[in-house]
Amino acid sequence: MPGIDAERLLSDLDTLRTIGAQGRGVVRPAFSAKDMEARRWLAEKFADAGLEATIDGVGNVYGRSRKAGKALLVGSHSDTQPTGGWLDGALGVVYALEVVRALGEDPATARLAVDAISFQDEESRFLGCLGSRSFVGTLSPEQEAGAVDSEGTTLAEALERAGLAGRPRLRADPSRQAGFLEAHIEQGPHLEDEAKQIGVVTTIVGLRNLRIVFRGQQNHAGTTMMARRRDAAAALFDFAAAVNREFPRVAAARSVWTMGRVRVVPNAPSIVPGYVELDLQFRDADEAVLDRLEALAARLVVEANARGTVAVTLERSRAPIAATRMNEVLRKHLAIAAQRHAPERWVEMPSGAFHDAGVVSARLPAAMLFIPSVGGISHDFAEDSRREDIVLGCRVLADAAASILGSDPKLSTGV
Ligand code: HGY
Ligand code: MN
Ligand code: MN
Repeated sequence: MPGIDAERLLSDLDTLRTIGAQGRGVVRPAFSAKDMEARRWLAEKFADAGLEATIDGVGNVYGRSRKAGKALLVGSHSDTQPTGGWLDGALGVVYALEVVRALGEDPATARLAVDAISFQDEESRFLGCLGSRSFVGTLSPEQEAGAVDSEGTTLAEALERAGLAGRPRLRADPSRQAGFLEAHIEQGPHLEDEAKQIGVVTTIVGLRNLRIVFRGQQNHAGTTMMARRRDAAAALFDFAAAVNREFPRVAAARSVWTMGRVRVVPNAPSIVPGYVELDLQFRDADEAVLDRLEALAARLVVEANARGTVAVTLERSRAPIAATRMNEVLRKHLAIAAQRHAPERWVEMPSGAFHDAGVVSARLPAAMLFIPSVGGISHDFAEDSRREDIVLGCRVLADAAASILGSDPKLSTGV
């Protein structure tokens, strides 16, 4: 069984954390200077570990094993949310580096081929899972051409500024890559609540992003009588209240919805707003539930328009991410390794966050492993995990990688 080097693992995670560090958190939005600095650092570490390291045309960092035979791809993403935690994505990327080194240093597994990867823009600066979509060939030219960030920067401009424009782009190679393993922090409370140290993921939720736009009439807040107003913000608040009242009627037990971005124009206390944008995001492990929620949102827009004073429109603001089941064979290897290293302290569970593994599973068998998040907090500077859980998770991943590659060179992974 390959032995990871806990010191080295934690030291590399602590080093990566310093790139873009802000207080306890990290700010490394996709294609930013700090993101690219971290990617160059990773490419060097992949090369030091004996991999052929490249950064591709959308910023994916790939370390290709020089070993012969079927390879297992291991990794995650190293870009972060605007107020990112230090482990979201970074954990799985540094685990991949440590798994490559641990298997390479153990004579019993030194022949096994492990590729490492850090995908780009999992966090949706431009497009959720941009890098893994490009990797599996589902990033359409229309999606790419229409990709703009919240400041109005286009993806093309970001690629140009990062020096990536025109570079060749990585593609999954199912004839060589037998599967993909992604380790990630849970980003929720379930493992901690149930005193478990390892989660083996069954399904990754699907996600839809809608943008609802309210167009009224900007006017004076003192002289415009209430009966004469066409107040876009008032229409927004009515709509949001309707969502929170009606969504529970069609939602499933673990459905979630978030209205996390609102743009009020001109956003001034003495002006009746004339224009408002609302981003409504919802998630569930069942596409049929997502369809029901999307149909309900459309009905609420029709009802909002029927009230007549403000024009309300609805559109999909981002490409949807489909719900995906993880590969049973790879999951089994993770479960056996979890039972070996954390007997009775592991559990099978769905993922409420979306992940690159969900996208990659369209081309390669994919599976995920979780470690607990302290207080269930993520996408916040306070995000953290216990050092012992970080080390344990890497031990389980290395063990599962060795058993996957060692068990069946053809890797009939049942897909
Ligand atoms: O939002 C998510 O689920 C992921 O962490 N980007
Ligand atoms: Mn993530
Ligand atoms: Mn995230």
